[in-house]
Amino acid sequence: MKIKLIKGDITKIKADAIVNAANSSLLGGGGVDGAIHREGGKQILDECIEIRNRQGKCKTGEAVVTFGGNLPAKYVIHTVGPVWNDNEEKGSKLLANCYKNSLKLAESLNIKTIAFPNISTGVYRFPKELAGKIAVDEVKNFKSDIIEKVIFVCFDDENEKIYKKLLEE
Ligand code: AR6
Repeated sequence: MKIKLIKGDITKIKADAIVNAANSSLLGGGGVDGAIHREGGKQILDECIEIRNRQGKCKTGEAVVTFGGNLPAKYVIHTVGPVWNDNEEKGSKLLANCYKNSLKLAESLNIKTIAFPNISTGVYRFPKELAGKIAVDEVKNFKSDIIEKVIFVCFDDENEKIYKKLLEE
């Protein structure tokens, strides 16, 4: 798998799938979640409501998929990151699960390109360095014959700097 770093808005990325840093309600929110629902339109929310009716809330670390609606991406994989609460071990495992489960779901859909935001590093206050390290480790350790390219989309300068450094190593 090739790994790429982009600074910008994930809603503009033309990948087979973009990942959303959602919350367990799946009903939208602020940050990247708000942007994805705003740009993608009502189809995404309607599908999220269907998923909720079928399986209930989405647990932390798990992932579900909808179509991308009006987005350039075909699919949106919604995953729920952990809220940082100083329990580094538990939080790290849950954040790693977000990346792992999103990649597994992507493989099951035969997805070749997938873009990730910096899950949990906004409202959920996960330390950015640690979150970046977990993200890069999980992607590097995920061996796939299906996924060809993973794009890390950093929205803020701090994350961009962190990812640049991590990917140079
Ligand atoms: N494109 C790419 N990255 C973005 C964008 C964008 N358009 N907008 C923000 N980011 P956050 P969380 C970055 O808060 O911490 C929501 O309300 C942002 O700079 O979106 O996982 C949900 O509904 C940060 O680095 O998600 C949940 O309730 C990263 O995306 C809660 O926030 C994640 O920030 C989830 O919190």
